[in-house]
Amino acid sequence: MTSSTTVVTQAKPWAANSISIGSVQPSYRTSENAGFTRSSYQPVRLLVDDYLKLKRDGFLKVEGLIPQEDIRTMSTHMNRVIEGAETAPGFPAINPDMPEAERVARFSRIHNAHRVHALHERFLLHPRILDAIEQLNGPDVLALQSMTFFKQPGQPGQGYHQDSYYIPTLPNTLIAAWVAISEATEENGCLRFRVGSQSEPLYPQAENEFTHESRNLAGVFDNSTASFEDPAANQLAAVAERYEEVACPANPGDVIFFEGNVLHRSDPNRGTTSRRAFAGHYCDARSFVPWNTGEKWDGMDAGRPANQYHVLARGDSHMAFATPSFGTPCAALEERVPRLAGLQVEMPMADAGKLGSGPVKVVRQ
Ligand SMILES: O=C(O)CCC(=O)C(=O)O
Repeated sequence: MTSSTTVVTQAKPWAANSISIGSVQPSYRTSENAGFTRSSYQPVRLLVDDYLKLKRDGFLKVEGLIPQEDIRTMSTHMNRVIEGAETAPGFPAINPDMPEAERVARFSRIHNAHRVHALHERFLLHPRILDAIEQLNGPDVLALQSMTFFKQPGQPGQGYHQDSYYIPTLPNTLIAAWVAISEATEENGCLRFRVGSQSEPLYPQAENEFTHESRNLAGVFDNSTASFEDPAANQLAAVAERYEEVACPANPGDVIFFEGNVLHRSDPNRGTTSRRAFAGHYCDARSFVPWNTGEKWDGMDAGRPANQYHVLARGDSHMAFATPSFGTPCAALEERVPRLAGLQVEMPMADAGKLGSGPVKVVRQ
């Protein structure tokens, strides 16, 4: 497909009733999540086969990763938000006397509630998700975005897209963790992936200058129809056709990890109950992140990154990072030992006459 592809514009139904907390910059800081420690959870140990599955297919479902108690807490919280019993800055105003249908219709998804609500921060920095991300994507983890999906009966799905289109990281190290809060089925609009499509280049927005990894490849087109549900209008549908599509149903507590370039989509909810999910997006904390919730940030026009708005979840970074607003234990709050401290790397090249013949020796002094 080339840039001459006919581009049909359509409304963005998946964005209806989508709430973004982007412009809310709460100044408060609490430590109410301080007890939510790593040691309260069983550590996660994935297998090499899990890693290979993610690299080969572009996605990996890990069953039962999140304890049911945590899932119930999030589900109850979501009920209370719809009832108007609980709120946070940026959430829609709900009068508990409103007819139920009107209240329910106000919620399809909330972006970045972790910046304004302690429970969402806890989920974004959940130790069992972070254990897995470290093993799948490297030890230095920056937590970038949270999304809370209500997906009520009748609400739309989201057409083919690549998440790195929306959240650029340089180099591109984006990975998502999608947690099923309710059962996700084909009927109520579970995720669907094109197997192996994570190896596709990114098909960028014309105005996005941060996609130099692939922009100059012949065959990469400027993409203005990402997420359009109608395949006839979505430029990525022709790319998706090169790969087999699989539905990825999930039970509450299952987590689906997927890479930034994998083509995926979901159908509308054609069932009778809500399909609820919480999704976190992460990258290697050493990537340059020119993105802050889709909003402008200080230094953007001068070409400076937005890493300082995102919480260092695990490991370390030479880039700036934020600390959590609600004190959820994570690397940003820990003392970090520089990983190279005391290491001396002896290269075989230094050993005249034996170029390349010996192993690299690493000794701690
Ligand atoms: O949950 C959905 O229906 C769509 C989610 C999605 O595509 C994403 O998080 O990138």
